[in-house]
Amino acid sequence: MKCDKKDLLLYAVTDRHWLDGRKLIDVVRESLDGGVTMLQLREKALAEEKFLEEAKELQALCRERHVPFIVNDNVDIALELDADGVHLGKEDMNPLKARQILGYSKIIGGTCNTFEDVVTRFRQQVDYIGLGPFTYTSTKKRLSPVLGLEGYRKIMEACRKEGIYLPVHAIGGIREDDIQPILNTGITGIALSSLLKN
Ligand code: TZP
Ligand code: MG
Repeated sequence: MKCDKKDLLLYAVTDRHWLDGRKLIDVVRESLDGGVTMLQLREKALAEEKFLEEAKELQALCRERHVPFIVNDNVDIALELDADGVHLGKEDMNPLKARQILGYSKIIGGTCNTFEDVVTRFRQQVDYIGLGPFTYTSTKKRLSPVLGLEGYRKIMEACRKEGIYLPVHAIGGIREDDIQPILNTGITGIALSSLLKN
């Protein structure tokens, strides 16, 4: 299942820190009920066995809802699960290598912070780009410089000039009131993590 622009509209990125005693599957189900269009399982500190167990449960739910299920960081786990795709940060596997492993039917996303990053990821044939952070967030450690609306506007304009029309979602510290202004910059969709706890 490949993603298209509408899959990126409301991208949920999980984080167990905000579960507050609730089960991840229940929070994800509520998010899907609320209109989430793509899900990324992001677990930075879970042993592989536990990760696989949790991933299978979420994957089954996403399949039921026809929502793409993306694994953060780990291409081998994405392959093992037959996930719909993988999201790769700057320190993760090169997307070209991930493509060799996962093939062309899978979704490969890449994190970017600058227009130069976007060009690099475009050349590495990613299917979508996560551009951020919009503003400060405590969800991600070692945060890149914040972009704000002006940053998004400039990068999206540069993309159009260069003929890069990849779907791009905004991420990082996005609150409800930010969504429309961000979409007005030409960004395709919004990724939310901590806001999903509400
Ligand atoms: N990449 C850049 S910011 C971020 C990621 C995964 C976390 C976004 O989380 P939140 O809680 O929506 O600010
Ligand atoms: Mg990563």
